[in-house]
Amino acid sequence: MIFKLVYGEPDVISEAVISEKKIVVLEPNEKGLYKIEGIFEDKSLIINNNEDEIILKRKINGKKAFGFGDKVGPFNRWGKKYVFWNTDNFIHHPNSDPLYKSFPFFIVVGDNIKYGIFIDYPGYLEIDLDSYGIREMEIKIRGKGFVQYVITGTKLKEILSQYLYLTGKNVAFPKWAFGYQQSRWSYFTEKEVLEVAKKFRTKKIPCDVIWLDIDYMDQYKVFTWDKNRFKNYSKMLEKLHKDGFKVSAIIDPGVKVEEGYEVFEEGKNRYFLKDNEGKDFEGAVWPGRVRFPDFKERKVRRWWGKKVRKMYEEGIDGFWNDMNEISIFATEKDIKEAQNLVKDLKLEEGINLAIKAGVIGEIGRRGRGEEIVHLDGTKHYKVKNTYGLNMLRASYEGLEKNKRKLLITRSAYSGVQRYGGVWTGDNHSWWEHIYLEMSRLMSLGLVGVFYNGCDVGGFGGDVTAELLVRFMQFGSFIPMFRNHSAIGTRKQEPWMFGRKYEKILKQIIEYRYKLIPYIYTEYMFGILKNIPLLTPMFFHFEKDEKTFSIDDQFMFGRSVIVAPVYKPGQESRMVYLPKRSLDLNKLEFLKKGWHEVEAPLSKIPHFLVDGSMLPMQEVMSYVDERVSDITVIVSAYNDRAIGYYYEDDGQTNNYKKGMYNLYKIVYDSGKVSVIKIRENYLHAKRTWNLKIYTRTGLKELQVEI
Ligand code: MIG
Repeated sequence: MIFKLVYGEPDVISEAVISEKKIVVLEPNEKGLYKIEGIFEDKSLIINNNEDEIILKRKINGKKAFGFGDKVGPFNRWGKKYVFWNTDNFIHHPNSDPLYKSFPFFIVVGDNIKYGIFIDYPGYLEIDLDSYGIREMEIKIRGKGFVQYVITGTKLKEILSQYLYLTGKNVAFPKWAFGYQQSRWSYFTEKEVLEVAKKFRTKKIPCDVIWLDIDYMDQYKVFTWDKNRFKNYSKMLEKLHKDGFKVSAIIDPGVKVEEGYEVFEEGKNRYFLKDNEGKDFEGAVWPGRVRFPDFKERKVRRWWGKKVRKMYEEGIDGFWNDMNEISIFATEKDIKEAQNLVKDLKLEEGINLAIKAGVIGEIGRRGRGEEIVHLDGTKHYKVKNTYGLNMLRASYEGLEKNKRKLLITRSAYSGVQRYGGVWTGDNHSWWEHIYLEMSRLMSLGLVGVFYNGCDVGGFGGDVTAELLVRFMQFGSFIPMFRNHSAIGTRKQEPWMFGRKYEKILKQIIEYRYKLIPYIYTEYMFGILKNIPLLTPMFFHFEKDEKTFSIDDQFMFGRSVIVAPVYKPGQESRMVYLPKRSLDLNKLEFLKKGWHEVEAPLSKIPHFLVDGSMLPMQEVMSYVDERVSDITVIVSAYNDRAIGYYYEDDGQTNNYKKGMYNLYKIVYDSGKVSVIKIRENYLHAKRTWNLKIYTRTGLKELQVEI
């Protein structure tokens, strides 16, 4: 059940919610307050029209809440205050908040109750989840009103599914988006790009996607190519495609102010955000002085979409939407302020010097809300959090409808899953960040963003050989497996650390490719049924209380439990299994409960839940290279198991018309049967080798499917 509760008088339109059918609209009492029996009771609502502020206090019980997307901090969100105000916050300390995205959706898990709360407000928002420990939740906005949806259900899957009913289903990514991806800020020339690509092929390390960061552009001008360093970019793209690579390029919203530059000329006084005087708003980003498209407007999205489409037609397969919080290094006003402040600086000012020194730069809280106005007159501070969503939407709308796309964005708001996926921004090559990214990616799944990833290996800082191995092991079990690192840091391509490590890293990537049939099946099954590919343990084992306190293990698909090593020098770790499972390193059964599991450098602990199957294929240079036979690891302690296999063209949206095959494979006491749930796609017959692990030993069977 979804309840809608309105507070104050909302004056901005939600871009998150796409369907309000089947929703129960509740009526407030005369004070504008609500009570939902057994869930919460509002205590007070202060509407301060002068200040454009609303504060709601309510009584709420609980100890556990999950969600909010890739915010940092504990996986269990209870007991902390969060700020939603999309910000380029590039060092992820335990307390870094706000960050790039806003997903004001969380699921409360109580003793006998579970429910979701979605506070739909795209401007400045604070949610305090009982940080004082007095059973009080506080919601604060800068604006005239907000909407709240309360989603009840008996199971987590049901709650998430309803949230996706409200905000839209996930768009499906192409199959190749599950291959390994190599990035770096930057590969500076076409020669360097081709060399990196060639290394993958000559070293026989699988790779599907090469990424181009800002330096492919001419002076960081969006939709241009540097004429010297990428002189023959068409040829480069052709060559890469021929060798089985896809290419993904970064695009930034800031359009350089430069006479004669097409994008600027077309956009000026027409498509850009305004300042308070009605002139195009200007700020400084990579290209220097820039203006920002108002993606909230359909005509602007259409204009931008055409440019994206052109690049796509030139051979760019994916788009990486960066800096769209909006990240602005400085404005004219900042410079003036800074100049005034430093004019008469004296050491006598002591502490004030330090405070003043922080004037320039977009480190968050200060804003860029007040000074910007949208083309329809909306103050930017009321809709700031949807800027990134709408930028991604522009690319989505500009590209061919029936083709799947690789579109990711750094800044986002609830509903972004309708257009693409996300990555978690600028993490670091720190051990702590393997641990942190686990909870960030699990939490992204819980807010309905199924295609997600982090910079594998770490973006900032110098990675070490051991850390890279452990990061890559973790990265090989997340939806988007992309290695990316920052300019000025140590390079971290798989061959950068000598032979021993290259061999281990190659094996990690190869194993990812073997898992593609399983990964793709689970991903597409999830797309159809609203189940995230990467989830917390509790998502599939919610009857087991213990799973709710586990934040350093997760599930990849419905059947594989992953327990990464995230401390240096660690060669074993504790793992909790909510059900008997097959240790996929040792091929031995472990029963339900806690285990200390060995994890030498080349191994990541991972397990196949008993009663399920893991379809695997041969290693390939890239995902679509060829059709391979399938080997299925069957975890059948009691001689019984069920598995699934999904296939389709991997490239179009024809699956929506039912053009796919979904097989259910049932193994029982020496016999296999294949149930065709759907067979509506050209199917290449292949041999399936079943390796069935039972309590009495290994059995092998072959079937043709
Ligand atoms: O201010 O394009 O998060 O992935 O490599 C930094 C350069 C801009 C931030 C992105 C990062 C990217 C980098 N960008």
